[in-house]
Amino acid sequence: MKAKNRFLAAILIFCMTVLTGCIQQSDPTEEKLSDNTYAFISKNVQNSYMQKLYQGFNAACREAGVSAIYKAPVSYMPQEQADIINELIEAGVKGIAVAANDENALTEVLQKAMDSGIKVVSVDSAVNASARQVHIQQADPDKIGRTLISSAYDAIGGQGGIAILSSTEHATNQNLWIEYMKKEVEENPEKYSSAPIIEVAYGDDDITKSTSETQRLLQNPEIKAIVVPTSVGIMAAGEVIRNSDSAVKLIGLGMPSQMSEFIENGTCQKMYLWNPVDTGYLAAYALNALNGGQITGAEGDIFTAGSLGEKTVTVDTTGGTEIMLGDLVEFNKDNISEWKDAF
Ligand code: RAM
Repeated sequence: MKAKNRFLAAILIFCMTVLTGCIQQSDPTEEKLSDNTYAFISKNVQNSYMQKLYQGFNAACREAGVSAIYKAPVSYMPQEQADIINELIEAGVKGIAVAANDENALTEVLQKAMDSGIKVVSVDSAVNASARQVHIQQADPDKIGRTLISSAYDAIGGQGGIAILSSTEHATNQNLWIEYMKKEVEENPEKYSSAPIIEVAYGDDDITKSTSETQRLLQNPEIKAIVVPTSVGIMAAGEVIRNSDSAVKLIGLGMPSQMSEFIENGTCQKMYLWNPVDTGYLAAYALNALNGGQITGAEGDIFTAGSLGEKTVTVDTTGGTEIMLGDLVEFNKDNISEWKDAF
């Protein structure tokens, strides 16, 4: 190649590299919003479960001819979600779906959003009923809580202490599930007399803290099972239990794509979840039905949520309303291979 050609080729490669860098680094949230945009606010930027919700949210927005935008706080501090909501009000989005890091801390800003005409749903982790039009409920919280604790009971044959490793202290969804775990134990005192819940720990949906909390729990010889109702925490717990060859049983909620190894090698006895992609999909369709006037979020409202079919708004346990996605799926050694590529 002649020197001149080599020089031109070098300039071309340089320009392409700069351009590609710009494209990759450009924050999609900085782009100018279309006139009709629905925003999804994640619990945290590092939580990959949230990205599965957004996958479905985005797909539903595309089907409905609406733009979608993903916003994620860097920490689990509720103020960061409040700041994001203020920005979205300014930007003039038409709908907000938020997986809340605190049930009550977003009330004022979400009411401001609704007052300005933005439709609001909470998804995965609820805000209180006055701060949303409706909540998107993944599966019955009563059933989730009771199923998790009774599976832990079964895994240890009813003999030994059970610890819970949750996410953050203020997470509405995990707290509700833990409430039902405790209820199950209280309502069946004889059954659980030798398998009490002895501690609730918090890993903050952070791998490092979930790891050190699991290590700490394993120091307690009374603990024979750990229930981890969070996809982030259960991965950390699986790693610690496997690496320490511990006989402590692991039960919880998690994604098959991340946990198949631990289920196949027996570290995690049973795990449950619903379809996270469908959860996000349902949230976007609910926003669309609110915007189109098919529903107002009141009990008895009915709408069609794309490929999920007809959905009905029902009352929740807090006096607000919710739209239920479906049921829990159990993952174990026998079926995990069928699920690990799904989500
Ligand atoms: C974590 C989050 C989320 C929860 C899932 C199961 O990703 O805490 O809120 O629903 O786990």
